Amino acid sequence: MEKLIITAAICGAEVTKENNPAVPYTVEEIAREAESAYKAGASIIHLHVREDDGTPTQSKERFKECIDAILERCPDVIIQPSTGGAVGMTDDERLQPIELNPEMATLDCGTLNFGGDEIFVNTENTIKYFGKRMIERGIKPEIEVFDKGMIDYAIRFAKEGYILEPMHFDFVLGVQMAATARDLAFMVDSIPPGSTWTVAGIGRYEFPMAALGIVMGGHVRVGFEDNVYLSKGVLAKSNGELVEKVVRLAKELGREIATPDEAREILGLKKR
Ligand code: KMH
Ligand code: ZN
Repeated sequence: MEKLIITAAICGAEVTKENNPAVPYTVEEIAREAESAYKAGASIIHLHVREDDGTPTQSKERFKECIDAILERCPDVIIQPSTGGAVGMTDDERLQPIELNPEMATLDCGTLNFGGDEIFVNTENTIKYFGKRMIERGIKPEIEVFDKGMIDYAIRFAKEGYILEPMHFDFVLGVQMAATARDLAFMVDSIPPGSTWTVAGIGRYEFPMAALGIVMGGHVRVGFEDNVYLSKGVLAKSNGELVEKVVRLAKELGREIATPDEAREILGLKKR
């Protein structure tokens, strides 16, 4: 089986220090958390950034500061900025980090309920606009899909020239769609041949989904954005602890961990 790519979603836009005091806000904290994940075995950092008080921002300048600080500590890591940002941001606000020409960025392929009254809006025009902008800049999208219909959107938009193939999907399970083995198998079975995939289980589903991703030949995302617990009732001290747990599972299950350059090879990325 191919080596395992571990993505660390170290910060997110919604999780706070009230949920776990180790959630990073400042540039220094973000760099510290990225380094802990990288040293533990993560080859991709899925990146959101915050103001010092924790407010989510998509500011290009703040992304640049954080990316520079991360690359100083983890020189070969793949940085994958979020273009999802936080609920309520405009398209152009969300797209700012792609102006830094990262190797990858997220492309959310549909609108969904995001808890309470929140709706994470990704209209067809938004998806096409983001897809085109990423093609122009040679950025590989990580296609975030929260249910099966979003895979169908991605396939349609690829046919229409808004997304290049082979596609790389991130199945985010436990937000809108349930996170069960049956659901994951359905998602894996629904993507075009030649695609790659990773799975992100939200909350208590993080490690069960990681274990399935490892044995099914996919890749795995963990991190504070998705889950702040190492085990039931035990807060993780760092993102690195969450990545270490995936590395332990992978070792037991016979999967080797990909370095950043091996991840680039698997995903067909152009190193910047
Ligand atoms: N914070 C969510 C509204 C992404 O990074 O592309 C969007 C999100 C998805 O986290
Ligand atoms: Zn995100």
